[in-house]
Amino acid sequence: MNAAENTGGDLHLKPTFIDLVIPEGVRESLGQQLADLGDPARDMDRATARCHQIFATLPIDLLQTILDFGRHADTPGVARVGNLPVERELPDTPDDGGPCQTKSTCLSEGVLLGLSGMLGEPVGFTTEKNGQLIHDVIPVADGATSQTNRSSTVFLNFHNDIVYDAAGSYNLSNPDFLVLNCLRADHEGVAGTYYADARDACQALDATSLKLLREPLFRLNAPGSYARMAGKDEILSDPVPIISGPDWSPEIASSANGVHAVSRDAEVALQRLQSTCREVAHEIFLRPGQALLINNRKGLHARSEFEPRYDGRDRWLQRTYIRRNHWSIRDRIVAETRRLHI
Ligand SMILES: O=C(O)CCC(=O)C(=O)O
Ligand SMILES: [Fe+2]
Repeated sequence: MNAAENTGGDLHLKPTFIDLVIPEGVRESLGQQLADLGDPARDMDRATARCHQIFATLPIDLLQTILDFGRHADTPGVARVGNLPVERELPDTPDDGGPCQTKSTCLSEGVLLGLSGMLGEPVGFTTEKNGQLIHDVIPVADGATSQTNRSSTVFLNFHNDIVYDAAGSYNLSNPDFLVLNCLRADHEGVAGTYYADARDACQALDATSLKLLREPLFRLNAPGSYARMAGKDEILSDPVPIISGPDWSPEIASSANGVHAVSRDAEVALQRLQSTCREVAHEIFLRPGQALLINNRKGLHARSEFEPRYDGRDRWLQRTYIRRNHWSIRDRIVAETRRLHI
């Protein structure tokens, strides 16, 4: 490919959101096949293989759209998949952030792993949800106002999910994708998930801010879960750019938990980025039977505030972190678990 072809032409004008709906008969068939999955945690490799086999029976157009979402640089950064099979009976939403000890069926886990397997390999980090591969995203009272996925009564700022790295950059070991599967919406149905595609944000930003955001003027704070475990409020990265890579296919990285700009101008650019993300973002109100596929490099995501009640009926998502490939971070694998736990 020569340099001219590599500009990607009008890629930024392509739609950055995909809305997919599973046909009714396919939903029934997926549900039947997933019914006897059993607890994936017993043998994760076998469970992901089985879920892969089941989701490979999706109609070819749907299957290719999801595979293309995972493998191409020029495809949208966010996709909603609707009309997925759901559990007939769901236990109370745990009030401690999970995992749920009384969930007797594993349909939602199967859906999550089936969708995840089309994008790459699930990855667990010991400092995030104890290294589990299936995360519960649930409002927790002591985290209500934190900038973490346990929060509820604050706007969770535009961010991507990053991972502390001794090398000084927090977007090296982090997931390429997140999948969020909705088991239960919040009581009022007002919790919105937002996705701002970096291509849209770069188009909308003023030239000065964009230039500054591409310079190494920003120190990202490590995720709240990591900082908590280390007993600190802040563990800052080296100064890094927020936006990197070619104009037609930028990568964006920003921490929810605070970013330190190294100059006043850089701070202004950072604030402009947050407001621009709000302007260009797609807004999705996830409902049971819907999942969101999120590219964690092509854009930033956020969540609106909502009122939790801690009554067993609170919002409940299950989440995976996914990498296309674990090879470049194999030095951080914990050998006994075989799968990646950093
Ligand atoms: O609750 C949501 O919609 C998104 C939360 C979030 O940022 C995450 O799970 O990484
Ligand atoms: Fe997040």
